[in-house]
Amino acid sequence: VATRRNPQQPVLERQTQIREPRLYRVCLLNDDFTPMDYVVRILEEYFHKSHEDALQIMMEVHNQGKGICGVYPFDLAETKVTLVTADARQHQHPLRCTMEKE
Ligand code: TYC
Repeated sequence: VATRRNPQQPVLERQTQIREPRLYRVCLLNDDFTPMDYVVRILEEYFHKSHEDALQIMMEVHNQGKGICGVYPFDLAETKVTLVTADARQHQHPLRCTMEKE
């Protein structure tokens, strides 16, 4: 993790160094059952993708097995995984949404 230290600041005050928040990739995984148009809708609704970007990401997941929906701080990434998974289960789709450290 990158840390920044003001060179003027004495090393003893290191507790007050600024630390960038750790980022997490939110990913979708492919499966054989979730409809393509549903995945596109998820990407538009939860990840604010344009229709064209959503289509492209969906096809990448379909062809490569996995695709990145976005990169967020932990709490936001976790919330998106939870909301997308709940939406998919509500519609009885097996879609899997995961997060991984950048
Ligand atoms: N493979 C699915 C199909 O052919 C489409 C799909 C795309 C499913 C992306 C999941 O994350 C996914 N209907």
